Amino acid sequence: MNYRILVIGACGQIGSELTYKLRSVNGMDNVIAADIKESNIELVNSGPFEVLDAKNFNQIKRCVKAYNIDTVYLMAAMLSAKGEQFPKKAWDLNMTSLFNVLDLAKEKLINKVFWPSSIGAFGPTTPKNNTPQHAIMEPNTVYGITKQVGERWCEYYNKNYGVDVRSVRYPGIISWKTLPGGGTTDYAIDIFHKAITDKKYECYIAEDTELPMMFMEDAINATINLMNAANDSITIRSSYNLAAISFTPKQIAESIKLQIPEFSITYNPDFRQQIAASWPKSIDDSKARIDWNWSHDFDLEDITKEMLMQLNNMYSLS
Ligand code: AKB
Repeated sequence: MNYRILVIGACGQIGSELTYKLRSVNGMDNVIAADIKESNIELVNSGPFEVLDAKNFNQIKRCVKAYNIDTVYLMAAMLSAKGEQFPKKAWDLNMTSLFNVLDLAKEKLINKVFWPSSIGAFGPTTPKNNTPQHAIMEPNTVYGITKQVGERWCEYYNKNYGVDVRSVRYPGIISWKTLPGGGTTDYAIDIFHKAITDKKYECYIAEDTELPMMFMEDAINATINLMNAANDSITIRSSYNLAAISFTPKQIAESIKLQIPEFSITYNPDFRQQIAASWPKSIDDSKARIDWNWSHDFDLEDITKEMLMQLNNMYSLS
């Protein structure tokens, strides 16, 4: 019998690229994509796809049994900015989906779980520079609360029920294939689109607000490497700090200007500024680097070049 993977939330920004990568490594038919809607047609047409509500335990269970799933990547979530507009819905989606998957692992219907946490699990009282793995965590967004609580539950299910659950605290993830939705760090993607289409961008984050960020390719490698690591090398069962680079809106704008000299940026901070200001500026991810040899490849210059090249191609073809 084949080793089979289910990606829940497969139409989303990270879910879609994770699905493509897992399919290229494990074979098309061994990676089942699932989402609440068929919202990414390219992804839907690229292999097995199931319409599935991450909040519905029985739907996930049926899918796990039908495809004989071994490993679940739970990528469905409401992000930080949208979560502030729909606090109860964010709590419900983010927590119910996690319990559904952890309980399937507890019942031994699946063997392994990946669940993403985030820098959003930290809050205004967390040390901002080189934030340690173990730090004060008092998140003040609903999203952050779900991530902090989720981390505690992951560790609890591992310690008490032997569930093999693995997690990283993603920084802002920058990519060009699928747009993100409802995050605070989305500005670092919007800015590239607007640099190409309008040559200018109005940023909803203040110019000197520094945040940890990462290119999608690095994020996917981190996720798969963590899941492939030997069980006894995983010493953190809540969620690993994970980092690549940190920059401010002003610094990313400078980097774009090196490629597009006429590009200009203005600032008009909104409610997302307060969220960004409550998060770390940089992250100490030495645990991940030691335990499962994590290292990143893309710095700001690489990301800028790749984003502008890919988006230029995309817009010139459309
Ligand atoms: C968000 O901005 O909400 C996410 C995150 C950092 O978790 N991108």
